[in-house]
Amino acid sequence: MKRFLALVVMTAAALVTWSAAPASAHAQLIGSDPAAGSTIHALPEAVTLTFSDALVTAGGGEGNHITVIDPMHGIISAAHTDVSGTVVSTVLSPSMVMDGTYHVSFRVVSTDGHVVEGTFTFRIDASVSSSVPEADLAASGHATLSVAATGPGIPSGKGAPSGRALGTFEVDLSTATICYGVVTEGISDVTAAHVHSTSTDAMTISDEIYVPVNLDSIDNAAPVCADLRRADAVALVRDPGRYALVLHTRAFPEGAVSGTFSTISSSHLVLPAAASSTTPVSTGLPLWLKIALGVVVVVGVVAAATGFRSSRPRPSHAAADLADER
Ligand SMILES: [Cu+2]
Repeated sequence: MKRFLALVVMTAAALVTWSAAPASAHAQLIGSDPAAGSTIHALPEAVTLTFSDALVTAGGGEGNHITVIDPMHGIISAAHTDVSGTVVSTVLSPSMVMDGTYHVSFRVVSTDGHVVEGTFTFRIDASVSSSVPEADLAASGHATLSVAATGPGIPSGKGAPSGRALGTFEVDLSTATICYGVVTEGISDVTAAHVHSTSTDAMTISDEIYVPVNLDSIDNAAPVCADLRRADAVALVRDPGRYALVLHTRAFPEGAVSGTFSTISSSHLVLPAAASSTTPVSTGLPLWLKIALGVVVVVGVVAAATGFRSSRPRPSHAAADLADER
């Protein structure tokens, strides 16, 4: 409630700022990514604001703040902002990506000493460009994916030189949940972690967050569990090499380590073939036959070594919140 009130106050303050802005020659917000008022299908890596004049960078630009609030009123922006000339940005670290309205509020200081404040919103609507193929509803079983992320794994090559992170992700396709843990070495101050989709052609990390990674899962004995969109869970298991784990740190905000996933084991996996857009979704086959025709792989040996299977905690409260919302 307090947060909501704060939001109302910030919004009111922003309206004043916006209407007063044209009269002033001081720095003004001239652009943002995501754009104010836009609807996009996936949460970006970061929110970036561009102003008409340079911003102070003294003290590491500590006078500049961007706060991003998700539809459930949780703050998902990093405490730290990066300032470069007229551009200020903050990395997002949501505990999950949800549809709805995101509020951005900012307070920056221009080099002439003036404080500029404002807010705007953007919307996430995953249905804008993706929907669950009917065939994916028949997916079931478990798959355990592993990922070895390294500094040289960052596509720009500017990751932490000796940093490493090893992640184990178990996907349950029947319930569309994921349980995971990440162990790091040679990196510190992790500010955000995400699973990104990668382009198989250039292996660049797109700026879309595919699955946010809860920071509680990093260097913690107990894995973290969360709900996934079913289509996302199926895609991850079907084609793990197209997804990368990226850890961002204070020293390496663009990404300290990155690596793509691979499957180490699976059990009772029923994975319908990827539906092509030209194939009719319904083939007229009975469901049991569709399932029988799916790829069935039973291994489950290596998974025992990970110890994941035996120590699955109840989902984090964030995941429970999402469940409530459904
Ligand atoms: Cu990321």
